[in-house]
Amino acid sequence: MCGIVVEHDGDRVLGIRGDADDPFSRGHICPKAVALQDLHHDPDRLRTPVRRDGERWVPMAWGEAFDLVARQLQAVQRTHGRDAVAVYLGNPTAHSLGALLTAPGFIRALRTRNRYSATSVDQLPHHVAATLMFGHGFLIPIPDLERTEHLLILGANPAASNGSLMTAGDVKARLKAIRTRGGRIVLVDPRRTETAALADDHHFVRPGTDALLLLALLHVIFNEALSRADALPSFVTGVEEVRALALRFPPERVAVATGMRAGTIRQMARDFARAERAVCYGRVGVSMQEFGALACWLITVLNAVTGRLDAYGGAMFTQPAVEVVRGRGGLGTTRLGRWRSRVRGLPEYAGELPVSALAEEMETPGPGQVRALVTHAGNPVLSTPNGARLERAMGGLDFYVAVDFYVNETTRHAHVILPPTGPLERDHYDLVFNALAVHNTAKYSPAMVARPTHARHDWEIFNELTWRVERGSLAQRLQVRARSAMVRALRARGMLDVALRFGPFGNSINLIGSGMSVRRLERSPHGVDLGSLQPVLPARLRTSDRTVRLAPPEFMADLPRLEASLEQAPVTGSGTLALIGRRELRSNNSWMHNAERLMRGDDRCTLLMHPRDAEARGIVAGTRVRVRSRVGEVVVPLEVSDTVMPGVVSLPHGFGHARPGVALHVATQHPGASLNDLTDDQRVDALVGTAAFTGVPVEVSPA
Ligand SMILES: Nc1nc2c(c(=O)[nH]1)N[C@H]1C(S)=C(S)[C@@H](COP(=O)(O)OP(=O)(O)OC[C@H]3O[C@@H](n4cnc5c(=O)[nH]c(N)nc54)[C@H](O)[C@@H]3O)O[C@H]1N2
Ligand SMILES: Nc1nc2c(c(=O)[nH]1)N[C@H]1C(S)=C(S)[C@@H](COP(=O)(O)OP(=O)(O)OC[C@H]3O[C@@H](n4cnc5c(=O)[nH]c(N)nc54)[C@H](O)[C@@H]3O)O[C@H]1N2
Ligand SMILES: [Mo]
Repeated sequence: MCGIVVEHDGDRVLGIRGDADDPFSRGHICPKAVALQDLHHDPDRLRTPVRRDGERWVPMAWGEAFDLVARQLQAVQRTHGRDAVAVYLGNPTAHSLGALLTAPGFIRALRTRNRYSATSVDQLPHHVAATLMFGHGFLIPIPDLERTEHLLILGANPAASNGSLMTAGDVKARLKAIRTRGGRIVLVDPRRTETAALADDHHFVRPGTDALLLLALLHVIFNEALSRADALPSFVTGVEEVRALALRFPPERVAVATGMRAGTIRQMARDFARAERAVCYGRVGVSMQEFGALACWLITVLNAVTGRLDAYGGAMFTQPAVEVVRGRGGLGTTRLGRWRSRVRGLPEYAGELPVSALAEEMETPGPGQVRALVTHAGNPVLSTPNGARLERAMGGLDFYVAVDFYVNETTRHAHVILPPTGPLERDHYDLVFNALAVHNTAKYSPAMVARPTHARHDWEIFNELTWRVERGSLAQRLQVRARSAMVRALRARGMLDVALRFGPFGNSINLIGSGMSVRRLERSPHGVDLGSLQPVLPARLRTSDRTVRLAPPEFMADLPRLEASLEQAPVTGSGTLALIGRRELRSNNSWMHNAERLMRGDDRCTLLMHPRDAEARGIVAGTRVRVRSRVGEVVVPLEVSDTVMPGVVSLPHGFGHARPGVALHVATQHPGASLNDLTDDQRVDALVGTAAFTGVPVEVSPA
C-alpha cells in the first residue's frame, strides 16, 4: 500500500525508497519494502516448478507440472470424494491482485468443503462482527486517525505492524499527530510495546479478557449516563439489550480477571466518553483469543453507544474504488456456521472452516478425510496452532501441491511446488487493503520488469489449474475453459479495469471522461487521493432491514461462556504463565527471514519474562529456557524485562527454521523456535473457531 520508488537497471534493483508524492504514504517506507530488493534477487527463490524425489527437488516444465497436479487432485477426488482435497490460502494471497481474482474460481472448481485460510488465525472475528452487525463481512469500521482526538487501542501494536484493519502509511506520524493536536492515545496490552512509547497511557491486561473489560467500560458509560444512546439514529437497534447486559458487569466484577483496577477502568471509560471525538480500536490481540468474537463485537458497541460510529474521528467506513461490499457470496454471507467441520464441529464462515481443524481432518479416517492438500502463499506449519501436529499429519497425505516461491517449513512436504512471479514482476492494485485503510486512495503499479518468459503469475497458475481440475459435465468443462481463455486474454489488468469502471468512481461503459479506470490510474503513478473517510450510514448497510444490529442473537447467546470464565480464578503462583506472541517491524510473519537486510543484529526469537517471574524460577537473562505447553516444548534464550505483565511471557511467531530440508540459506542461520509448536489447536474461540493464540498456559524452566 505504501508508494515506493524502485531504482533499477533492467532486472537489477539498485535501491528502494519511499515515494514522497504518494498521497497515502507520503514518502514513508518500512523495512519490509526495502527488503523487496533481497527478495527479488534471492537465489533461494524458486523460478521453475519442482517435483520432490526423496530429498531432491527435480525441475519440471510447466505443462508437465500442471498435468501432474491436475491428475493427482482428480484421482484423489474420484476415489475419496471431493472433500478429500483441502485448500489453504495464506496471508499474501490477500496482497496479490492476480490471486484474489482467480483463486475463487479454482476453489469453486474443486467443490470441496475443506477450504481454509489464514483468516481463522487472524481477523475472522472482525469479519463475523461486521456480518452480524452491518450485514457484510467487509463492513469493518476503521478508526478515523486523521480526525480523532482520543484513540483507545486494545491488542494492536501499530508501531511494529504499521497498522492493520487500519492500513495507514506512516502510522507513527499519524499517531503522533493525534497528540500534537491535543488528543490522547490509551493502550491496553499485556506488553508495554513500541506503541506504548507513542501513547499517553499504557495499561496491562490479562490475556484473553478484553471482552470483560469492554463490558465494564460499557457499564460505567451507561451507569454514569455518559452514553449518547438516546441520540442514536433510528436505524441503530438493540441499544436496550446491550444496556441491560452491561449493567451486569461493574468494573469490580472483572477487576481480578482482567488484572486491572476498577478505578482504572472507570477512568478509562470516562475519558473515552467525554472526549470530543474518540474511537476504540482492537486488532489481533483481541481477535486471537477465546472470546475474540465477543471482544470485536463489543468494541463496535462501545463506539456506537458513545456516538462514534460513522462519525468523524470515530469508527468509519471506507469507500474503495473497487467495491468489495457487494454480493452474497464469500464475505457477503449473512450467516455463521452453515456447515461444520467433520471431526470437531467447528463452524464454517464465508465458505471456510477454521484451520485449527485441518490436522484432525487429515488424521481422522472416514468419508471426507483430507488426503490431498493445495496451499497458496501460506506456511501453516509455522503459522497455525500446533504446527508440529499439522506437519506430522501432512506426512500422511497422498498428494500435496504448493503454490509458493520458497521451500519452507510447510512446502518442503509438497510433492510439487509451482512458483509464481515475485512482487516486482507483476502488476499491483490493492483490492483488500484499500478497503481497510484510514484514507481513500487508489494506485496502480505496473510490474517493474516483465516476467521472464518461463515464469508464471499466480493468476496464470490458478487459471491453468482451474480448467484442468474442473470435472463436471462436458458442457461445464467447456464453459470453464472458455472463461479461462477469456480471462487469459483479459489478463489481471483487464479484470481490474472492469472493476474500477463499474466501481463507485467509474463511468461504467462510458469510455471517455475522467472516470476511474486503469488508464486513469496509469496517468497518476503516485496514486489518486479519493478523500478522507466519510459518513455512509445507513446507505452502505447490508442487513436485510438496513439497520445496525447492536445485539445480534449469536453474540448474546455466547455470553454465558464468557461469564463462566469469570468463575475461573486466574492462575497465580501455580507456576503456569500465560504465553502471548509478538510482531516485529523487521519481519513479516514467517517468510521474510531470508532477507539479509532484515536479519542483521541480535537474535530476536527470545522469551520475554517479567523479573519477578524470572526470580521465582531462579533463571537469569541470557540463559536458555525450556517452554512447555500441553502440545509441545521449545528451548529459547530468556530476556528479562518489566515490559511484560507479571505472569505473562512473550515469544515472536514465524521462527522455527531449523527443520530439515528448509531451503532458506539466511533464515536457517537465524532459526529460532516456533511459537506455534506451543500453541494449541484445541484452544479456539468456540463461537467462530479462530485460534486462541493468546494466553496459552505454559511452564518455563531452565534448559
Ligand atoms: N513488520 C510487520 N508488520 C506486520 C506483520 C509482521 O509480521 N511484521 N504482520 C501483518 C499481519 S498479517 C497482521 S494480521 C498485522 C497485525 O497487526 P497488530 O495486531 O497491530 O500486530 P501485533 O503486533 O501482533 O499486535 C497485537 C498486540 O496484542 C497484544 N496482545 C496479545 N494478547 C492480548 C490480549 O489478550 N489483549 C490485549 N488487549 N492485547 C493482547 C500483543 O502484546 C501485541 O502487542 O500486522 C501486519 N503487519
Ligand atoms: N502464534 C501466532 N501465530 C500466528 C500469528 C500470531 O500473531 N501468533 N499471526 C497470524 C497471522 S495474523 C497471519 S496473517 C498468519 C500468516 O500465516 P501464513 O499466511 O500461513 O504464513 P506466512 O508467513 O504469511 O507465509 C506466506 C507464504 O507465502 C509465500 N508468498 C509470499 N508472497 C507470495 C505470492 O505473491 N504468491 C505466492 N503464491 N506465495 C507467496 C511465502 O513464500 C510464504 O511461504 O500467521 C498467523 N499465525
Ligand atoms: Mo495477519
